[in-house]
Amino acid sequence: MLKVFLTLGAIVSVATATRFHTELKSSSPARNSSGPAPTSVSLTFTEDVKVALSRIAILRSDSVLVEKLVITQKKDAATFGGPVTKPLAPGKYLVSWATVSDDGHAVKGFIPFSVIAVK
Ligand SMILES: [Cu+2]
Repeated sequence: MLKVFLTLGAIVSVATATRFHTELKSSSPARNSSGPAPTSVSLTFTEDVKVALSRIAILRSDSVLVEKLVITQKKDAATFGGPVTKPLAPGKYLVSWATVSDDGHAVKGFIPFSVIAVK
């Protein structure tokens, strides 16, 4: 019985943590998208974030760093991004991002995307 309570407690705390933190709402490039090499990355969150404490990097799919982006706030305090200056050869990449929501909680994640050759 104790085990059941512990399991339920774990589920409830995960749900609570998720509900009160900002989440990535949309991104460019989009998750699992394929296309020509992006010239910029833009991330939009479900609530305002602290851009000064945020970072974006592009990694190869084997986690080797390609570029850390110089980021700026975009149209509102829930969106930030920056230009990609390194050429991205066709292949699989990750956008690695980290930010801090308005309530002070750190959140981070990865967005896989593919660059395909354009004729
Ligand atoms: Cu939070």
